[in-house]
Amino acid sequence: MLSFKKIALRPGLVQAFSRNYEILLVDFLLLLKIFYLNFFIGVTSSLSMSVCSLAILLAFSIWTCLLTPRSRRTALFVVAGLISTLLWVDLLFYRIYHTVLSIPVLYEAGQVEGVSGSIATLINKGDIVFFIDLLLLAYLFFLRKSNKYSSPIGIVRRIAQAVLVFLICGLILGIRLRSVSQSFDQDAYIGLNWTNTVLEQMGIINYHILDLYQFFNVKDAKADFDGKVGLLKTWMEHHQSLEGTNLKGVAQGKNLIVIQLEAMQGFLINNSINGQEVTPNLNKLLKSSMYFDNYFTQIAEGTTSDAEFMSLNSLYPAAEGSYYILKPLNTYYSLPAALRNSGFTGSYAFHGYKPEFWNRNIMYPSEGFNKFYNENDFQIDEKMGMGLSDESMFRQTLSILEQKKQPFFSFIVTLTAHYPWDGIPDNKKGLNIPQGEFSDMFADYLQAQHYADESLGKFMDNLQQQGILDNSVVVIYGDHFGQYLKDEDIRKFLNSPTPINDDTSLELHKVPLLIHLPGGNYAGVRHISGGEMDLYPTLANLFGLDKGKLFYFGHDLLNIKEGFSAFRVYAPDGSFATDNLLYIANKDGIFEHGAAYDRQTGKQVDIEKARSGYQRALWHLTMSDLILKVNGLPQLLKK
Ligand code: GP9
Ligand code: MN
Repeated sequence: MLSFKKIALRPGLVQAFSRNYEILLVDFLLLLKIFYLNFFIGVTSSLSMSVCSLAILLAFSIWTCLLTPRSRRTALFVVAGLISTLLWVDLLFYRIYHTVLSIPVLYEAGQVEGVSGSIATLINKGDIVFFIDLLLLAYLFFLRKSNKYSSPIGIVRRIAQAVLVFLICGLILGIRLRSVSQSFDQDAYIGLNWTNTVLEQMGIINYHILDLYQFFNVKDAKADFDGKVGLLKTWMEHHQSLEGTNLKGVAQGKNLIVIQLEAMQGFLINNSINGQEVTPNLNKLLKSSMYFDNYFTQIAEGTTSDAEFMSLNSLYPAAEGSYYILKPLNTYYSLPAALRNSGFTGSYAFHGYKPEFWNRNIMYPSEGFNKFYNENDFQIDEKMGMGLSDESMFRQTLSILEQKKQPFFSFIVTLTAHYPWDGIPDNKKGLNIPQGEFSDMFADYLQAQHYADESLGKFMDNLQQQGILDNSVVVIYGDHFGQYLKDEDIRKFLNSPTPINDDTSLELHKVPLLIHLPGGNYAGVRHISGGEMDLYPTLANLFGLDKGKLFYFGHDLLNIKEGFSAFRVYAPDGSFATDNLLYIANKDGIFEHGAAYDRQTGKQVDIEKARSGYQRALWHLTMSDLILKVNGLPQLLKK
C-alpha cells in the first residue's frame, strides 16, 4: 500500500508543490482580496465564485512555472501587483458609478467633470488591504536568503504540469460558464453589466474577461442580429398595428418646439410651499395642454443624454454608460431627421453648455440636427450654476428662431436647474423658504426649479408675442428626477406620512410631459402610463409621419389602450410599469425574487401577474441593445 509518507516524499510531488507554492500563495492572497472587494460592492462570495476565481487566477499564473525561479518570482510579483490594482480600481469605480469597472463605464468616465479633481476623496484608508500583502511577497520572494531549489525538475515536466493545470482550469470555467448562462432567467452574459449574476457566480476577474469579450465581439452579435431581422420587422408591424390613428396629423405644418427641462421632477407640479406655487407657469400652461401626469423618466447611467436619446429615438439607454458616448456614429433615423424628411425646413438644437459634453457635437449631427447652438454660439451674458442661465438661453434662442423659416424643429435643453442647484443668486430666488424647513439642498432645488419655470414662462410669453406659439406645438418634459434629493425632504414637501419604499420611490421618478397645441386644442389631463421612450411615436402620430418608415420600441400614447414602460439601472432590467402594475426586478436576475405592485393601491400582488411584462421588458432591452451594438437600424428600416 502506498502510504501518505511515501507519496509526500516522492520527489516529483514535493518539488511540484514547493516550486508552485509561490503561485498558490499569490493566487490565494488575490482570492482573499476578491472577497474583500465583494464585501464593499454588495456581491455574495459564493463557492462557485471562489472556485471560478481561483481557476482563472491559476490559469493566469501557472505559466510562470516555466521560468527560472528568480524570473518566476518577479513575474508573479508583477501579476499580483496588476491584479491588486485592478481590484482597487474596481472599488474606486464602484464608489463613483455604483458599478465596477467595465468598458462602457470607462468610456463614460471622461464625461464626468470634477471626478478627477476629487479622486483623493474617494480613497479610504482600508484600501491599503489591496496592497499590503505585496510587502510580504517582496520579502518572501526577493529579500529572504533561503530561496533555493536543490533539484529543479526538467522543462518537459514543467510544461506538462502547466498545460495540465491550464486545461483543468479551462474545463472548470467552461462547464461553469455554460451552466450559469443556462440556469438564470436571462442570458447572464448579455445581462453582464446590469445583474450581479456573473460577479456572484464567476467572480470579478472572469467578469472583466467577459466584459472585454462582449464589447469587442461584434461578429457573433452581427450573426445573432442577422438571424433576427425578419422577426424584428414582423414585431414592428405588429407593434404598430396595435396603435390607432386618433389625432393623426393634427399638428402637420406646425413648428415643433421641444423643451427638455433639467431635473424637473413630477411631484413639483401643482404643488406649493407655504402657499407659493413652485412651478406656476407650468401649472398654468398644463391647463391649455395635453398633460400626461403618469409619465416616467426611463434614464439609466447616461442621465440627460439618455432622456434625449429616448425622446429622439425611442431606443433604450445603455445598461452601462451612455449611447451618446458609446454609439455616436451609428446610423439613426431620429426625430430631427424624420421631420426634415417630411417638410420641416430644419432641425436645431439649443443648449447653453460645452458642445462636447455628452458628445452632443458628434451625436446631434448623427440624429439629424442641422445645427447645434451651444456655449460657443450664445453670448455668455449671464452665468448661473453650470453655465449660461436659462433665461438668457431662452431669450437668445428665440431671436435665432425668429430668423428661421417655418416649419422648424427646435430642441431646447435647459441647464440652470442642474445639481447641486445652488447657483441661483439671491436676487433671483423667487420663493420664500424659511431656513431649516428643508435641507439646504432641497431648498436650493425648489428655488432652481422655480427659476427654471419662470424662465420658461417668459419664453412662452415671448413666443406668443412673436406669433410663433400659434403656429407651433410646444412639448415640455423633465429629463429626470433630482438625483441625490433626500426622501425625508420629499416626504415633508408632499406632506406624506408613509415612508418612501421601492415602489413609491419609482413612482416618484415621474416627470411632467406637456404637449401644447395651437389654441390649446385637445387640452386635458391624460393618465395613460408612459415614459420618455414614447415621445417619438406620439409626436410621429401628431405630425402625421409615416410610422411604417420608423422603428421604435415606445408607444404612441394617444393611440394605445395600455401603457408599458421598461426600466433599467434605477430599477434592474426586467422592471416595468403598466397602467395598473409595477414590477421591480431583483438584481440577481431571478424573476421570482422581484416584487409586483398594484399601482392604484400600492399593495404587493401575485408576482405571476408580472411574468409576461417582465419577459417583454427584457426582450425590449435585449433587442434594443443588439440593434445598437451592430448598428442595425438601416437594415430594419430597409423595405
Ligand atoms: C450638461 C447637462 C447635464 O450639458 O445636460 O447633464 P446631466 O448631468 O444632468 O446628465
Ligand atoms: Mn439632466
